[in-house]
Amino acid sequence: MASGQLFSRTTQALFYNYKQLPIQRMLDFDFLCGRETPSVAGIINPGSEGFQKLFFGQEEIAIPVHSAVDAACAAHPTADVFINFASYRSAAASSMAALKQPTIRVVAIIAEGVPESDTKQLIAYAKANNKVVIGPATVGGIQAGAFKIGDTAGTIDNIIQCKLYRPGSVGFVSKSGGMSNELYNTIARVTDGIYEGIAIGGDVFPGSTLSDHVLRFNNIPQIKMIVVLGELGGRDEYSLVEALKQGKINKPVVAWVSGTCATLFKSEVQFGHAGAKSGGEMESAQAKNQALRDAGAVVPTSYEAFETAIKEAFEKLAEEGKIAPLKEVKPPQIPEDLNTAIKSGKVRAPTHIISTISDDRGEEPCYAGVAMSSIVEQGYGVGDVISLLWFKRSLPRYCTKFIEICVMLCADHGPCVSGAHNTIVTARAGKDLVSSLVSGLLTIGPRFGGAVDDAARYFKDAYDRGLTPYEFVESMKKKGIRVPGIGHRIKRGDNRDKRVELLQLFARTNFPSVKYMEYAVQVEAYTLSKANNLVLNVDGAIGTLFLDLLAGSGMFAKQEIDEIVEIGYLNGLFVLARSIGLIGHTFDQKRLKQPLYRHPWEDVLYTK
Ligand code: Q5B
Repeated sequence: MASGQLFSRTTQALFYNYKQLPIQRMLDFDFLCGRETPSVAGIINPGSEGFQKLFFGQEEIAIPVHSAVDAACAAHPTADVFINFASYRSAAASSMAALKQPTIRVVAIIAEGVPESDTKQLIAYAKANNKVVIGPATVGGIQAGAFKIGDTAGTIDNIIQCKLYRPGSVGFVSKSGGMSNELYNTIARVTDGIYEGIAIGGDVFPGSTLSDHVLRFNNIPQIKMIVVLGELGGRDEYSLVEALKQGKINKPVVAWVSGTCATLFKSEVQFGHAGAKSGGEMESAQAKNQALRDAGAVVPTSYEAFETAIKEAFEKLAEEGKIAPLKEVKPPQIPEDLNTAIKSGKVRAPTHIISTISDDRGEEPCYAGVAMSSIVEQGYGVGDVISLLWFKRSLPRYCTKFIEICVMLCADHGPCVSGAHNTIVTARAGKDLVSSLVSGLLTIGPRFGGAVDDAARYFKDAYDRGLTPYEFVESMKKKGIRVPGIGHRIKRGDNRDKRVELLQLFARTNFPSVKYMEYAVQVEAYTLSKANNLVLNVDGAIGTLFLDLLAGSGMFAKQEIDEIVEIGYLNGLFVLARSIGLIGHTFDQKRLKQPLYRHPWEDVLYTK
């Protein structure tokens, strides 16, 4: 790098605080300039580590995220620029941490409102250690065609319009970041463009001054002329006046100090920046413009004449043969983000998921088109919610009440059943709630609790085909299939399952028809004649009664009923219900601080 040069086409930065947009803008600028490596080597996001995915042209890249400044510097020793997007509260501490790293050469501080005493310490440390601070309260800076800090120069469209994707011959320094965008445009119109542009920031004590950068520009051979935009307040411009007077600057300087209108106000005026206030006469824009003019800078009579002054200075250099004509290059097209393109209607993209039961995009979530507030205001119960999310319709109250009764009756059946046992063992092994719950749920299947769907399938088929209970049971026996919904480990003909009786009572009282249930009762009468444990169990009762609900409610077409039975919705009722009990068993074991479970030897038959 030439002496005075801050950046190059290989400069890499560490970016403090994850801000997706400015980082992506830096990477888009890199692509526009044809850089081979991304200008952001790493991100420092206090408290988190990993990677952030961003685009480098069309390619997605993963940029490492570090939780601390020193770790990031150690991981990226060639990244010598630190771009600090910390808030004003933490900008000073993080900037000092960066300045103290031997690998960091330039620190740009974006935050406004950094305490002046902190900034002074940063400036002193940077000076003593030969480092450069840009800011605070700055947008940053840019070396055209090489490197850009954060949001400098705004959108990609603006950067293309200002031809910042390739170097020109003008060095530009400004206090204001907003006005630097304006000047990038002006300079692109009347010269061959910017070589480097820096906004030093509007604070009273900037980390580096207008003259620091002008003197630096003077040493960069590619810079042929310098444009300066100062503002009223402070005395920074006078160090530039001194440098001009002492002959330290041998390139043409075109300057303007804005804020000449301040004299129109009767009292002291404070403009946007902390440093931009009309103080004494010396700090006025008029005085500073005059001093720069007297020292040899080209200073127009108004801001409106600034553009012409820049143009004339450039044309003079061109006439003198000091600026060679530039060969224009066409920048590559930055691929548009999919979301932006979709929003503008330019492209259409296929979706990857289709969903018909709920929607959370509006003001409030909806279940099957019913807004959350209606669900609460109209006193919906769990049965209604199940009916919306599973069956995509509002079922009559007796149906949703039946669903709720199923959930309540199947919520638990003591600690000895397969599911509860597994959950208890898992909880006692020290596992968390979800692990304990799923270990219990995983036992639900054809023998335990998960026979509801098969019961509905086989009973429906047998009834619809007009099989007698005898024909049905014996045909199943021939096939070697146990009738789903029949049989229980502890319930008997003389010790019926109360849950089954309650469900049957409710259905007989409320359902328009209970034909499938009555058929199941006949089947049970036959199986009980074979063995006392072959009762209609809770799975069989729910399976057959749900067939009655589907057929009798008038809310489902035949094809829909077949689909519900075929897909197998009904085990869901047992799974949902038993989750309540399994969660309870997990809490119970934890509450009782039960130790690791070990099955007793005496309870195992060891044999060969
Ligand atoms: N036999 C449930 O059997 C059980 C027969 C059968 C024809 C049948 C058994 C079965 C179908 C699946 C089913 C849901 C494994 C049950 C539930 C939730 C629970 C649980 C709880 C809760 C019980 C003795 C003789 C043998 C068998 C014959 C048995 N079942 N014949 N159809 N269905 N049912 N599951 O007592 O001639 O001697 O060889 O698979 O509906 O899980 O509370 O515990 O809320 O948590 O072990 O209620 O019925 O009978 O296997 O000794 O068989 O009966 O072929 O005949 P058991 P086994 P044989 S509700």
